[in-house]
Amino acid sequence: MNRIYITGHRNPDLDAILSAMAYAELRSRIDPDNEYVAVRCGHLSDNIRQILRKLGITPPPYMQDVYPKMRDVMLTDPRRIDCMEPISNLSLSYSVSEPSATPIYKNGEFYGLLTTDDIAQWFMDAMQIGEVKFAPLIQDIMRHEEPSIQADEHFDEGRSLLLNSGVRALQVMDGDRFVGFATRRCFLKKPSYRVILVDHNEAEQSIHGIEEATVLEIIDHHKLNPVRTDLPIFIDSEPVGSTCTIIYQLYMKNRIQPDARIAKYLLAGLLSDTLILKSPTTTGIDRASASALAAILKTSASAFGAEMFSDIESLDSRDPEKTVESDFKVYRERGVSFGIGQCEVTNLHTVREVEKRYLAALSGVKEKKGLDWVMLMVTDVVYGNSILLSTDHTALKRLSYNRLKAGVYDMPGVMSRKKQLLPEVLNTLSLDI
Ligand SMILES: [Mn+2]
Repeated sequence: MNRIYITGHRNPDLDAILSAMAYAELRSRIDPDNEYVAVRCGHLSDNIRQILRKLGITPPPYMQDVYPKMRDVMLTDPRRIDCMEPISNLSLSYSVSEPSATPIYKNGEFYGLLTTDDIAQWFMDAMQIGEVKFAPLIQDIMRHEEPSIQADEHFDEGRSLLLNSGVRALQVMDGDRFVGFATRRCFLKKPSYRVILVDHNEAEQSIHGIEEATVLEIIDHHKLNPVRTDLPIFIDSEPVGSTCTIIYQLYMKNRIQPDARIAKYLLAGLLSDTLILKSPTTTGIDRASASALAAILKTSASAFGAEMFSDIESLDSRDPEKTVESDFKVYRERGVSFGIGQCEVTNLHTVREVEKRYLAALSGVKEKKGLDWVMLMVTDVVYGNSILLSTDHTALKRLSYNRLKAGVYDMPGVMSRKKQLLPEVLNTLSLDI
């Protein structure tokens, strides 16, 4: 496998999606011997889908997991041996290194696997009755004992199926279609997908199966609690406002000027994570990168950002539960498991009208995910304020924000979940002891 996947976190936001796409382009140019493929490991929220459509950007394909699959180890055979041929035909091309199974066809359709066990059994039977000289038709000695498995099934599934079945081989199918076969030799070495993580570094936020993959690089701007690796890897972790900012710096370090298409990816990711450079996570590097990228696009960062966010749907037209979950992060700290969702709006006036529905949705998400505490931070990207909606929790009373009513808090000037809300929440939890 020459392919290397680049993925952002689950519940992907624009920074996760676009930094993966821009970095795949950069890596492909630096290292043309490998194929770099941007993927997403979660579904896009309606808002993100809409912004991408508006920007004319096709999101990367969805990839469910990086567990090795049957299709990664299965064998194929270009020959089309018919079951009506005598077994002696097969002996013409037979060699010791041959797999222990051969796919057999009947009138062009897959018929079954002929295994070395079938041949040995026939030979032993024939010896007993003294008819070894006679070469039977392939179909007459096939016993059709090989179980089948889907190509997308995990390697581990296939291995245990084969070991427990006591036969030589598995038929590998894609739906009803025969696509390959797997013998015991296919399971001697477990393959491992190669992955680069962007905009996250924790296994829990990553694509499923990451614990079995080979992580090659991490490029991120979050606190570090990284996946375990067997080998030293390249990590570029910087306390800046977006991963797209870091990717832009990597373009600069490699002396590659992004073209307009890449500049659009990077600027959109950068401005969405920094809430048009107003979030307190914004650094000088973000501002400088944003103006350089805007210059490539012959616009200004503020004009690009305002246009990008201009069609954001108001809360009353969104599905509350989906909104909570679309950009949702789970934390386990100080014995408390809690989740914080964040969504962007262009004004906070409508929040008070819909707060009941959203509070109910928070309770639903809390139940569903088995968490102790669930919050939604609704952020006004135009004026830079937020309102917090929260399920009930004992630590709430220690929150320093102005309580508007049960479960609703005013957070003027607060825009960052990571830098502002999370430390405050952790603080209330440490006081809890
Ligand atoms: Mn980010």
